[in-house]
Amino acid sequence: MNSNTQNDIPFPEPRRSDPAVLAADIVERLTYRIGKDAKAAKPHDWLTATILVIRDRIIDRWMASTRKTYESGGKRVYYLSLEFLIGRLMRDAVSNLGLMEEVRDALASLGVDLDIVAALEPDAALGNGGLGRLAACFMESMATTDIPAYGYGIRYVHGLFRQQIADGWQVELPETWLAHGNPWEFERRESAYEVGFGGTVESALAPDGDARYVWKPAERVIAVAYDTPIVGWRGNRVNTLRLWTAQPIDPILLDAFNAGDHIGALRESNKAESLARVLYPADATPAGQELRLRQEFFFSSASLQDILRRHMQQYNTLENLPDKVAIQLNDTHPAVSVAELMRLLCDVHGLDFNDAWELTRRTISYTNHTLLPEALETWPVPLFERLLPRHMQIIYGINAKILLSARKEKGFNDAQIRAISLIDESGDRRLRMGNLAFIGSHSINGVSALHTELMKETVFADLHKLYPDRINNKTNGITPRRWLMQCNPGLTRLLRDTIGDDFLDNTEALQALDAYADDSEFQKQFAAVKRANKVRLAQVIQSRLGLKLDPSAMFDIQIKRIHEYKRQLLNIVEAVALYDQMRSHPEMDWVPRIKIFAGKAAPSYHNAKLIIKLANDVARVVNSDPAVRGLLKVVFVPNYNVSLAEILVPAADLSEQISTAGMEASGTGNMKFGLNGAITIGTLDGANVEMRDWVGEENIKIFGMTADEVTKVRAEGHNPRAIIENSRELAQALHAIASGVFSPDDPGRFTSLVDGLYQHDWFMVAADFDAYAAAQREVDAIWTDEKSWHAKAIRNTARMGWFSSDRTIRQYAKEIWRAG
Ligand code: B1N
Repeated sequence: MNSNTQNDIPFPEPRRSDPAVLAADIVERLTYRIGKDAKAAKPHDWLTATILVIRDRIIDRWMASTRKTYESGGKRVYYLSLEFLIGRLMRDAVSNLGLMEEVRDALASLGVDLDIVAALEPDAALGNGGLGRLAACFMESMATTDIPAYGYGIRYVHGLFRQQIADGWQVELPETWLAHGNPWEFERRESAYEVGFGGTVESALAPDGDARYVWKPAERVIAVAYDTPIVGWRGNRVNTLRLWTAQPIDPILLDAFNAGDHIGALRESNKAESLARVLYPADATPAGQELRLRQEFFFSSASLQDILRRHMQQYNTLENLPDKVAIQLNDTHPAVSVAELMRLLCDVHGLDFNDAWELTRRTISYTNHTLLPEALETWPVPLFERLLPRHMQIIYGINAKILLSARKEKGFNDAQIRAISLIDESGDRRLRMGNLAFIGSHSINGVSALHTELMKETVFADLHKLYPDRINNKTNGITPRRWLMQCNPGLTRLLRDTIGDDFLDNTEALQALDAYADDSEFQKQFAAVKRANKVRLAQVIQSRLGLKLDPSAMFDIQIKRIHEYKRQLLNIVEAVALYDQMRSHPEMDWVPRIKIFAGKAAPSYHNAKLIIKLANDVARVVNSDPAVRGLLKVVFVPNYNVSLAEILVPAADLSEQISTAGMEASGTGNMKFGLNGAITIGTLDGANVEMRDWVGEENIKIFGMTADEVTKVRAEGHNPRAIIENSRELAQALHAIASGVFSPDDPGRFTSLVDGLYQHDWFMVAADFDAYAAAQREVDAIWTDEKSWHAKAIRNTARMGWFSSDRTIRQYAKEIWRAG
């Protein structure tokens, strides 16, 4: 019974969710929140009204989740990430609440089609690629596994740019996901914090005789929170994604305004708002710009202030901080948090340096996502010192403490000291954010078994010697809700009919499917689902590109950021070689193949943009050559994003995961394809290694050099020219590309790309070519034996369950956070 006294205000009854009630609620929102008559409502209005109704269904559970954490005194997990690549939220929320059919019926009763309305929701593209998508999968899995967690990031006004292809070239356009407003979020004006930049540090003697430091920033902005609820599977828990936006302290400088300087009066305002204006579009390379460092500090500081406020409000002491708070740094982008937490503990809360250091290290942990040397963040010391003078002092203090103990207690020599120092002194002095994150953390994890081992041997070799029990592995995962249930309803239905519903709550229960791999009746049904997904993709491509695809051909898909180490070039060169072969040997039985590419290049990455142009130039020539008889098609689908991936992934027969071994930390696209029954062709890189262990080596096509071989060849030097001249197919393909067969309007367009292969072949495109081409012909042979193909594809779905992000999150919770 609800009592109803003033002191004990009852919680409202949860809203009913049968279609009639939902329909009435939708019309109510349309009328009173949007101000539209159902007769005049546009599809967008229906979308907003529907989201508002779903959001209301979430709020009760959201508040209950918050209350539960508060009452149980449970540990809270904070995931700090400069990127959250969420995509659309509506289908996710409705499906996790178990209301898909009810919402569909409610809208149908109003004459509205759920699928049409859902497709209007813009993607929240607040991330570049794998790192940002991982953060989004983790948010969903933390809610699913009932962990009290908050994501913290920036509410970029412009997410990742929209890609257009004009005459085969990438053109970047601004992305405006907020153009129609964002019905998911709640602005929290009361959760606002000051964040400073620049200025000076003053010191004073505290009553206890210790020195106290006070940072007097020259500039200050206000961070204001926007909250989005994240619903876990079956709606069990709802967590919060809190994104910060920046506002000026003084929106208008009145002195300047009154003096007639109307533009100058807005200077502060523009400067503050630039902080949350746009996501840096570089994936796996640091931006190196001052604005980026400002963004990193801005969101780190606001998040930490918020975390400490919540903690103090509940416990009124900082002594138990590591028992009640776990802070996970998603790569080094929030690494300045180590210094900021120290500053808040020492300068604001009055702790002494050593006590603060103990709390900081026991609270923070760090995930490394890349070993590429050019990708490791460093900041010029003068820039850092100018922007964050107090933090620079603290960092020197930490450095002194660590270096001294390494020399005294561990007997480190000069070279080792140089390697672990927070300051790189080899050229212009730079602050190493990786070392800062490492030293400030009790746990440093890699994202696949191979990557974690390489971390110990390369970037963090000396720090690993100093702290041998800190590095650990947490192999990435993907949420099976978005990447199986929502994106592949046909397969989900078939799986439920075949092995029951266990896998919906425990993805590893998919193993039961193994028993059906050779069953011809099941194979037929599995193949029919795949075909329907391919037909749907073909329709999308036809409507966007006017290109007709035959769904009975092999759909061979490589979708990811365009990067030389990911080797889209290897795939394109192989396509050119295959094209040559098909024309020279028309008498042979070629397997019909459609090579599909999609992905964005960083706007300043010249070679990546040239690779996009090459894919499009090759596509134009191959697709219009009657000699190929339609047996080979090359397609570049523009504007790759989460929503497009949801259509491409279920439609793949073959998944291309062909990075230079040792360079892809994990990969997560590889997992999405495998789970949806594609066969992988790939190198022994990142999580591919563990995928091979799980699916069995007969169900995945592995080729090429190993990471160790790549390291060795790079150290000893190889002769790519000799390799190319020894491979007739490769030499011919490269000659065709370099001589302008695909670019008659500008025959020299691709010479630089091909020259790179002859001269250094850093990414081993030439070195791995023959092995790759041979592996592709073996894939063709399997395709020809239909039963064998289906059996392998089914075994991929059956054995990929371990790669659920629920498993990953449980490992973080148990081994790093000690939470949940
Ligand atoms: O993180 C993913 C991995 O699966 C990928 O293998 C890895 O390449 C990716 C700077 C990055 N590493 N580093 C970045 C992104 C943005 C940026 O500004 C670096 N992304 C990855 C998830 O673990």
